[in-house]
Amino acid sequence: MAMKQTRSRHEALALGAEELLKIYRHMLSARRTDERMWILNRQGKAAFVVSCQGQEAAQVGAAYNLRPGHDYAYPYYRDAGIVMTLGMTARDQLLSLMGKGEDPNSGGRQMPGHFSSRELNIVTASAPIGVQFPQAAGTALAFKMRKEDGVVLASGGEASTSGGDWHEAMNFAGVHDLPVVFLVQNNVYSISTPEPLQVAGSIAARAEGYGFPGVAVDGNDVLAVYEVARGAVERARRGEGPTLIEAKTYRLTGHSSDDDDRRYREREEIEEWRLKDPIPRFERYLLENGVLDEEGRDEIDGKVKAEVKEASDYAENAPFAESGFALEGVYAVVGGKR
Ligand SMILES: Cc1ncc(C[n+]2csc(CCOP(=O)(O)OP(=O)(O)O)c2C)c(N)n1
Ligand SMILES: [Mg+2]
Repeated sequence: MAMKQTRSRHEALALGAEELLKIYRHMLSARRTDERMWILNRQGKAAFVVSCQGQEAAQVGAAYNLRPGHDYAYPYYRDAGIVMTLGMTARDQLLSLMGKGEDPNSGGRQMPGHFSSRELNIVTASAPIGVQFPQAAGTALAFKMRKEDGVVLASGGEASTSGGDWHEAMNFAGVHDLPVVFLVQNNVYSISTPEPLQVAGSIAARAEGYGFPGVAVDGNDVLAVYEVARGAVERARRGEGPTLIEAKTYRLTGHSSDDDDRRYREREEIEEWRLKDPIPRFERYLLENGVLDEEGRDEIDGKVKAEVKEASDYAENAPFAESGFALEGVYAVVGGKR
């Protein structure tokens, strides 16, 4: 009798070594870029950092299922992992951080974290949290009306589910079976407000009330997120409607570089979550499954670090936009005069 083969998790998902290493690299690039941002902030070279650290598995695992430039993404401010998976670079992030003219998001006018790219179909977020969800439902409706097979990924934190916009988008998407995936990254805090004071019941379970599936997933396990997001994206692409994914994760840094989180959470709590940090966790998986050896790991890490250093030097030396640019697109030009 033939022995039962035990397949590894990635084999069961039909993911080859090359794809696993791409996923790993996206996660690592997002992390190393973010770490660089904090250094620039502490050196007084960058005014404000809002961090993806701890949430890379949720972001990369979901975004890896999209077709960049074909599908649409509505990320929120922490989603460096999503936009870098879709094709934005460390250089793009650091140009934006330092408000330089070449910043692809807004030419240095927007706060960092307001990602956008026409080429990659990444739509910029507005400052009020949660407003991206109805916009994403609208784009999904457009795909449906045009009979195109595009899918929309809309992402936000758990506090954005407390606003009306989120519920309106969920209902509208449910009514019209729209090709949209709602990704909620539940990272336990909304600035200083802990989850029990923000979320009643279960976020994932709310989808049932809107008539489509809701799944809670370990957001620090990139393969688990990839798997549920793949199912959700395929379902949307087949025209079967939306899915809600609640990725349970943790914000490893303060809310932003302006936040002192010692005032509302214990250091021990962060240390406990550090043990579940999605990047070392995936790295261990790759080492244990023979996808990566230590030499390979160091090589990738070295390449990513060099890329981030080059990006940082480039962004630091890049010029600011001309001052007049600040007014462009803000006031209508009447009779050739502002
Ligand atoms: C409508 C609205 N209310 C309040 C704020 C201020 N604000 C900015 S981020 C944030 C916390 C959001 O928490 P969450 O959605 O959990 O995302 P996280 O920052 O934890 O990733 C708040 C309250 C805002 N931007 N918009
Ligand atoms: Mg949160």
